[in-house]
Amino acid sequence: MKLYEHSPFPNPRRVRVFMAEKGIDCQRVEIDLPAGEHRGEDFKAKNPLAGVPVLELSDGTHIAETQAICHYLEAIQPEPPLLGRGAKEKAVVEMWQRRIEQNLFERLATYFHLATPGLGALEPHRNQDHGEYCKAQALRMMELLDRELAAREFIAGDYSVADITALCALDFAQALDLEWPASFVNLNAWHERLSQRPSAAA
Ligand SMILES: N[C@@H](CCC(=O)N[C@@H](CS)C(=O)NCC(=O)O)C(=O)O
Repeated sequence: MKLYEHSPFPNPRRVRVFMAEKGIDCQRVEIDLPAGEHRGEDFKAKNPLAGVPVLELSDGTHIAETQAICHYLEAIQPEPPLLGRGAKEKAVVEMWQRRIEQNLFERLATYFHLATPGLGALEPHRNQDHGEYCKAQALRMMELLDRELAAREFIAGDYSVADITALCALDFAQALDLEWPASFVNLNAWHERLSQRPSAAA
């Protein structure tokens, strides 16, 4: 297996953390996003949507979309389970995973592209207002997570992919100098706990 990634960026990190939790290693290939390498024909043959990460299997199959890659990895290495066990747990994990991806992670990504220098000369659009709206929506989702985490140690029950997505989102926010209130004490305690796991270094 080969992982095409741009290591400073958050979606590839989600896969690396997931792999680290499962003890999976594979060859990594760095794609130069700021130089636009992912928009060239070579890379688009692997992922026509021109995004990383992409996992290449030994038979040449390319799997893009971070959560699809995580599903593949969970199937080939079920332990420890990061997508839940049994129908109810799996649904609860997927519910939180989707909520966090859509309402936190993707909001931050839109803020990054529209209201910060983003990918520099590669960015076709700028829209400060919409970027700031997305930032506000991301902060609302952090507030919701802070309330939820008052009652439990991890976001969806046991430690799961939902925690990984949220960790990568919060660290991405910090890299963008986007601060959330210190009053989010449950979220901050959770962030501290997650940051101490060895996989957070991936
Ligand atoms: N939905 C995709 C998103 C992939 C994505 O947008 N990745 C970013 C890096 S974190 C990227 O490749 N951006 C390239 C660009 O915006 O041109 C996933 O879940 O993997």
